[in-house]
Amino acid sequence: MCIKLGSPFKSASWFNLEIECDAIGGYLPELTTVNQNDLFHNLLLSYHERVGLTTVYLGGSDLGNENNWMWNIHNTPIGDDNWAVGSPDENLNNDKDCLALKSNESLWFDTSCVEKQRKIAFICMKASEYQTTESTTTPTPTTVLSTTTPTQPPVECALGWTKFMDSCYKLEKANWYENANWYSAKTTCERVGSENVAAHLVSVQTAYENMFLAHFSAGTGPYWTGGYKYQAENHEWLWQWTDGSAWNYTNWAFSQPDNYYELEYFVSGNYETHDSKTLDWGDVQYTHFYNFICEYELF
Ligand SMILES: [Ca+2]
Ligand SMILES: [Ca+2]
Ligand SMILES: [Ca+2]
Ligand SMILES: [Ca+2]
Repeated sequence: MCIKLGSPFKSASWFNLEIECDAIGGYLPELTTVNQNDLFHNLLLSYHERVGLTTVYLGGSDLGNENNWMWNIHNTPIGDDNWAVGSPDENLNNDKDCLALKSNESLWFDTSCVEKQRKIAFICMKASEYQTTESTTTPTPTTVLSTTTPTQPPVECALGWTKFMDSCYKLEKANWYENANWYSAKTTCERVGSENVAAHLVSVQTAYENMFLAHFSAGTGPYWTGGYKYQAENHEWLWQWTDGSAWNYTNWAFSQPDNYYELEYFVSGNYETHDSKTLDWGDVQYTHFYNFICEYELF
């Protein structure tokens, strides 16, 4: 294990840090053994002495799977031993889905993944032989997106739906009895909404939403999104979402979209290539047999 220590961020969300670690080929620290835990705490003590009190984000979450805490990269369950008293929040659809600790304490607490918090340690891990490197550059936190504040208190997500920020999500497994191409996935999402709820194939507006979806669908393979391409009046091909929301965020995989054989009009998440992360998208033909994610907005 190799650890990167940088100067603390003035403010950052857990998602911000996940992006920062990813950008340097690492990940948020995962303490999967007692030994690692001890090593990490010794290191944290010296970091704390040098930079003062910080919040430290760890690479664990129950994002998308409430009360099922996992280490994200190792994909192993997080034990019960290290939680501070009162953590984690076990309410259904709570917003404390990411793991953190204070640099002067050894116990973990659950916190929001999207809210920016003050004074965040810049600590990432890399899989390789153990060494400590000191960074001399001052990182600037990536401002991904601001969180929106609902004007009214949000209603709860229906049973079986998972809440993230102001939307509810459901992962539907491809089903051999029904066609599971993009069109049937779209129709199914529109059908699963109730009379008050207009559900649709998921539209991905922000990096946060995309990261949530990656956690939510982890290990289940590619999924259909509501992204598709249509020809405008000037004959230009444009991408859009089935729910009509603005197309202003994308996360295409390397070399995508490539419109392979000129047959690829639909956007899949968790697009699989060996050199890309599972967060990435690809343009694909509508005929794929994929799981799909339905979404509806709370209001
Ligand atoms: Ca949650
Ligand atoms: Ca939670
Ligand atoms: Ca959305
Ligand atoms: Ca493609």
